Amino acid sequence: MIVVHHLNNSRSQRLLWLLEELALKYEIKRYQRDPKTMLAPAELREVHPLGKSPVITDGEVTLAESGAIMEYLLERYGSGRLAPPPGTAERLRYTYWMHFAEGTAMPPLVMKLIFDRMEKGPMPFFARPVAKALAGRVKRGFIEPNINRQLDFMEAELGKHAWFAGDQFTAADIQMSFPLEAAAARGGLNASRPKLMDFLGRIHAREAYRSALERGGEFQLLS
Ligand SMILES: N[C@@H](CCC(=O)N[C@@H](CS)C(=O)NCC(=O)O)C(=O)O
Repeated sequence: MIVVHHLNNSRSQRLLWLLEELALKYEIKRYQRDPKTMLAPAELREVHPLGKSPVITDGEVTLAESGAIMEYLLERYGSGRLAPPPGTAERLRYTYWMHFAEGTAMPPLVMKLIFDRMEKGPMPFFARPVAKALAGRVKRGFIEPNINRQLDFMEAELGKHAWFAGDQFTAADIQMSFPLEAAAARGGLNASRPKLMDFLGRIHAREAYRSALERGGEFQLLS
């Protein structure tokens, strides 16, 4: 039986969604973030040494890293669903976006979260102006220009096809959902980029997306 080690408000929501799209049977083992630090509880390290979510167990297999888990599930249980055939232009775009989501899109969004917190977090009053000035410089000089360039690129790509890999919905759209949800929560994604907003609207309307939310519970990205 596939067990998803599911941390609230996290990337593991994507896996529940994939499993719902594939109509596979699975169990959820729940973990709660520490309300102050927002970190995962130490028990998750008993499943995988890094203690991050998602992790799945499936018989003898324990696997972390959302892209790797998606590939494993599709290869083992997908029967060709949600992935374009190998050797096609769609497959190459699918592979690209599968990697882009965690390899390129997420790093500046995670940095934005950290530097926003650095500005607002508790500290001695005399340190705040320094922290604010430093965080502001990094955000304006590096983080925000990168996020904006990436959002422009994604917006343009969705002007070419309905979905990231082409005209069909694939697992690459599931993988890309998290950076786009994060960008809407904290990266400045709004109605000025209508294709991306429309993408979010279309994924939210999918039955499997909604079933995953019902099973997974609360899902509100950190902002
Ligand atoms: N690239 C990894 C990232 C995993 C990751 O950072 N997960 C976050 C949740 S979205 C986590 O476990 N955070 C809690 C912590 O770091 O303690 C993936 O896609 O699986």
